[in-house]
Amino acid sequence: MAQFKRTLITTALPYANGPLHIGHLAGVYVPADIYARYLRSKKEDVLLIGGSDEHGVPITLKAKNEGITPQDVVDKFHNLIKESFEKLGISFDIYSRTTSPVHHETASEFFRKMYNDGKFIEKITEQYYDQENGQFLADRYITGTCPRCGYEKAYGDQCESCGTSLSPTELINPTSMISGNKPVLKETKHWYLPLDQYEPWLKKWILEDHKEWKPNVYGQCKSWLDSGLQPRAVTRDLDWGVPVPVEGTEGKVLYVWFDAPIGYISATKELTPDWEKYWKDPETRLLHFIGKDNIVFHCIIFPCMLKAEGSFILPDNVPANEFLNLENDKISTSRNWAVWLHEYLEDFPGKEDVLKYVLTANAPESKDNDFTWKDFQSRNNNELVAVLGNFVNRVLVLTHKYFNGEVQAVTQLLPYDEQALAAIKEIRKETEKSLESFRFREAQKNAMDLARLGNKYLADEEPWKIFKTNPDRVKTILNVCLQITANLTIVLDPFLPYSMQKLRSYLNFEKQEWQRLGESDLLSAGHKINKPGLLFEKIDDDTIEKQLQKLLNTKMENELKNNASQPAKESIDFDDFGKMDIRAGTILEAEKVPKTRKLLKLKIDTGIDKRTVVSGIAEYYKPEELIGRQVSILVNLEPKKLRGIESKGMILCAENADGTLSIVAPDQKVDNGAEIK
Ligand code: B3M
Ligand code: ZN
Repeated sequence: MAQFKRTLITTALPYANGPLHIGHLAGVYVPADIYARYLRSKKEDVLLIGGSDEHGVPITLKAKNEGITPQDVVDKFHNLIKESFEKLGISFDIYSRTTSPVHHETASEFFRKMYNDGKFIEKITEQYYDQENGQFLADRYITGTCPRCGYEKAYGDQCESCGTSLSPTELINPTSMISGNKPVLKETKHWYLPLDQYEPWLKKWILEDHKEWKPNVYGQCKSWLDSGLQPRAVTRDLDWGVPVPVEGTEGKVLYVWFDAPIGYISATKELTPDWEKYWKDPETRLLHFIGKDNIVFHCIIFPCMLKAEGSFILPDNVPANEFLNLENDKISTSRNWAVWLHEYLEDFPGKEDVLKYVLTANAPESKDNDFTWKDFQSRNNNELVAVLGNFVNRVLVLTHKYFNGEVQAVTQLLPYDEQALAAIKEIRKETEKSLESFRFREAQKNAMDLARLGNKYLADEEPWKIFKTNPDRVKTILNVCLQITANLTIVLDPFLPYSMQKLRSYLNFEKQEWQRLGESDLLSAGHKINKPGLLFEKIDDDTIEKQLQKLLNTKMENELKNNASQPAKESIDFDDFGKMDIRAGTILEAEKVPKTRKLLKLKIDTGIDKRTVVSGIAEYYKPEELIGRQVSILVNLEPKKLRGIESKGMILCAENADGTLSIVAPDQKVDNGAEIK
C-alpha cells in the first residue's frame, strides 16, 4: 500500500424519505465509524463525511402522496436521521445535506466544468410523457413489467425483483405513477456521460490496479465491465433537484446519482476551508463505505465523473457490504419489516453500543447475514455482560475490596503473568490487521479476545482464594488485571465508544492513543480508581418478546393489506342466482366435532325439515352461544360427509381477509324456512 498522509472516509448518503434501519447501519455507518475512530486513535488525519441525499424521484412521489412539498419531506427525515446518528454515536465530522446551497453550487460547477470541457454527449431521444399532467416520467415515475423476469411492478430505472437496471422504454405495459395512464413517447434533450469511452481505462484501473478490493466489489465491477458500458443520461426532466446549469434548460435537473456523490465534496467544503487537500492531493486516501446496491455508482460512474472533471483524486478502496436481513426476511421499508434506529434508541436507552456490537458481530461483510432478536439478546448477555462486563466488574470491585481502590505495585511477575501481558501485543497486532483490511467482525472478535483472556486469567488465578494467605500475590494479579482493563479501553474504543468512556471514568483514566495499546504499565502503582458502575446489563426475555411481538404485528398487518379484498367474480344472470335455495333456520343443537379444531355439528330447523349441518366456525363461536340463533342456510347444496357426519347444506358466513368468520343472519327474527333472495 502506498504511503498516505490522510484518509477521507465517505458514507453513502441515505435518502431523506424515510428513517434509518439496522440494514443501513450494518452495511455502512457502523463499519465506517469504527474505522474512523480507529484512525483517530492512531492520531491520523481522518475525516468521516456523511449527509442526506435529498433529491430523486422517490422523494417527490412521497411528497405528492402526502400532499406536502418535497422540501417538507426532506426536512423531516434529514432531522430525524441526523439526530439518530448522533444518539447512536456515529462520529461524523460533518453530516450535511444535498439541498444545501454549497452543494447546489458545487454540483453545478462540477457539471459546468465537464460541459465546457466537452465531456458529455447531447442526445435527443423519445421519453415517456404523461399527457394529462404535462410531465416527463423519469425513473420511478413510471412502472411496468420487467422484460427480464416478468415482475409487474418494475420501475423505470430498476427492477427490484431481479435487480437489473432498466431504462423506461424497456418496460412492458408502462404506466404513469402519477395518473395511472399509459404514457406517450415525446422527444427531449439530455446530457449523457459516455461511459463506454472510459471502459479501457476502468478495466485497467479496477481489474488490474485494484485487485485488492473485496471479492464482492471486484466481482460486481468485473461483470459490469465484461458486459460493456453504455452512455448514461445524467440529466432528467424533473422539477426537484439541482437545475441543469446551462442556458435554456428549464425544467431539467441533474440526475440524483450525478449530484449525490458530489455531496461528499460539498460536505467537506462546508466542513473546512482546507477541503482541497482532502480531495485533490494524491496523498489522500479516499474510501467510500457503501452497501452493495451502490457499487456501480461508486466504482464506475462516480470515478468516471471524477476522471472527466479532472481535478480530483479517485477512491482507493470501496469496502461495500452485502445486505442484512431481519429474522430471515429481507428488510423492507414498504413492508415496515425493519428495526428502525429511532425506535431502537427509544426502546433501549443507554444501549447504543450493544446494537453496534451485535451489528458488527453479524456484519454482512462477505455475504448477506441475518439479525435476530434472540441473537441480539445472547450476544449482549453472553458476551458483553458475561465476558467483558463480568471481568471488568470483578477487577474493579476486588481492587476496592482489598486495596481501597488503589493500584498496587507488582511484587513479582510469574511466567503466566508475563504471558498474559505479552498476549495484549499479539491481540493488538491481530486487531490492526483485521481493521486495516476492513474485516470489522473479525477485528471486534480479536479485540474481545482481550476480555476473554482477562476473564480466564482471573478465573485461573482466583485471587479471592489466596488473599488471606498471600496478599502480595494478589497485588500482582490485580495489577495485571487492571493493566488488561486499561488496555481494553483502547482496543475496544472504536467498537464500544460509550462503554469505554464509562470504563475510563471507572478507572479514573484518560483516553489514550492507539500506540499505547500493549503497554503493561498504563496504570501506575498508587493510582486511585473510582467506584465502578455496571458496564452492561442483562436483557431479559420479556424485552425480547416485545420486539418479536412488534414484528409479528407487522407481519399480520402486511398479510391483511395483501389480501384486503378479493377481486370481483365474473357476473352471472338471475337464473344462476335463483338456483341457490337459501333459507332462514334456527340452530337447535350444537356440539364440537371431536378431534377437530374448526368443526361444529349443528342441528337446524330449516322450516322444511330438521337437519344436520357441519360448519367450520368452531374457532369463532362456542356451541352453547349458538343454540336458538337464526342463521342463513343454503339448503340445496349436495350433502357431503365430513368426519363421518353427513352434512346437508351450508351456513352462510362473511370471511375477513385474515380468514376469521362471522355468521350472516336475518336482521330480525323471521319464520324458519323464509327464503333469502
Ligand atoms: N441515496 C442510495 C441509497 O441510499 C443513495 C446513496 C447515495 S450515495 C452518494 O442506497
Ligand atoms: Zn426483473
